[in-house]
Amino acid sequence: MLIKKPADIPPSEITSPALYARRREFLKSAAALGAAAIWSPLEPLRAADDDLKPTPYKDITAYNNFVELGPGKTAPAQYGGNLRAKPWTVAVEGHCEKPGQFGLEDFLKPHQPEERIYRLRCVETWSMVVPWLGVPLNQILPRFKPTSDAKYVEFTTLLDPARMPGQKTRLLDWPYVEGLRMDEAMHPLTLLATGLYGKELPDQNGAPLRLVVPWKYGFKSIKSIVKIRFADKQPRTTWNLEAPDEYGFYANVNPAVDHPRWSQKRERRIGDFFKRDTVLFNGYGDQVAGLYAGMDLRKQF
Ligand SMILES: Nc1nc2c(c(=O)[nH]1)N[C@H]1C(S)=C(S)[C@@H](COP(=O)(O)O)O[C@H]1N2
Ligand SMILES: [Mo]
Repeated sequence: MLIKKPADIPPSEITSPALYARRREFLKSAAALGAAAIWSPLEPLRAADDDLKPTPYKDITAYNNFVELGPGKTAPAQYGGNLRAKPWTVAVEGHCEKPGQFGLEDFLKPHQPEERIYRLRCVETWSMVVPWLGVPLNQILPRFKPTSDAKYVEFTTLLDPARMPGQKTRLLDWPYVEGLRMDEAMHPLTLLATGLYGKELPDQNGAPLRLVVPWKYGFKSIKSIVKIRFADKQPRTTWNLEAPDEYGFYANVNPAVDHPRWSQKRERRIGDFFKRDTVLFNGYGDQVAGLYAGMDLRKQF
């Protein structure tokens, strides 16, 4: 596996497994110095490390939202479909000079998935830390030569009730669709994920290809993508169509904007006992706040 470090991403966001293990070793020996270490100058280091400590694989793959595979958090893992059935094709359409249909391998070529450890904050107030394998979307999109009319990117999930039993229900309007503004899609943090913990994506996490936008609520990270369309207008998005006053197009993690049915100020990291404060832009503000300069994030939520 190739580990790349784009210059514009702080090293804390990209941790190779080896480096991660070494850091934990260091912290263990620091802890062995005794309880006093808890209040020593090492404390900020310990806290930062904990903030990106990956959630166990079994939790990331057993507690999911993927309505196509069933309602609730455990159904997707239990009633996974047959998503990885090959071949998988990705269609690229809309305002671009080189549209087409691509087999998954060709679509990703020549890029090698790299590991990125990202916090994931879901709108239901739970969070995880996931070691994704993926290719930054901004390495892939330019190949299709989007035109100046391409202001947004729309993503569509597979529509196939035989492989996605939830699509036999009317829980949502199928297929699931999502969208990003072009500058959000081209931001170096935005990832097309193909795996986690160094392995292929399990069906319930969105096999074989899903979006990861770490500063936005989980529902923006659309799973099992079969189509990418360059659009001149803001695309419709599934949860916004479903409940426009609860789920906006932007969906930036924002502790100051309550969901109409619950506060968004706190979150429970899966595996933790205590809740923690939710951070604006899920902690990625240094890198993404500039995308929203001049916007009222309470109105454009
Ligand atoms: N196609 C599709 N993508 C989806 C969803 C879905 O129901 N269908 N759920 C979303 C929501 S609400 C969340 S929180 C994340 C959860 O991703 P995870 O199961 O990998 O943690 O997937 C998102 N992507
Ligand atoms: Mo979610």
